[in-house]
Amino acid sequence: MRRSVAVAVLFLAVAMAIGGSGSGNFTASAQQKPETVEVKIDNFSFGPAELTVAVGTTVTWTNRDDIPHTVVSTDKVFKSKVLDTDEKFSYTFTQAGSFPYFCSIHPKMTGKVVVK
Ligand SMILES: [Cu+2]
Repeated sequence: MRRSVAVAVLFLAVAMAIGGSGSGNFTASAQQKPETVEVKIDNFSFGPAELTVAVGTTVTWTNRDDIPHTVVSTDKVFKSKVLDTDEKFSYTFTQAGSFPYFCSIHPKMTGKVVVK
């Protein structure tokens, strides 16, 4: 009796594990392209430095550095305030094009978002 309960519990656990990972994979593959893309600012660089996204995508920059940075579009399309550690800036790209940007505090820090 004890043994059959243990077997039943084990079976249930295995079924849940398989079901859980299976549905996770299904959700991931069934999803549309993400509408939000993250760029991390760390160690004086944007990562990824160059990014290609679809029109309508929101890009969120997060400052993971322990130094303040900004995200400023070279063509003045968008401009963040000074981002302290763990602060974020988001911009939604509604037009196709190439959008280079830089950090106004450290102009050697550059990145680009290509919108298609
Ligand atoms: Cu900077």
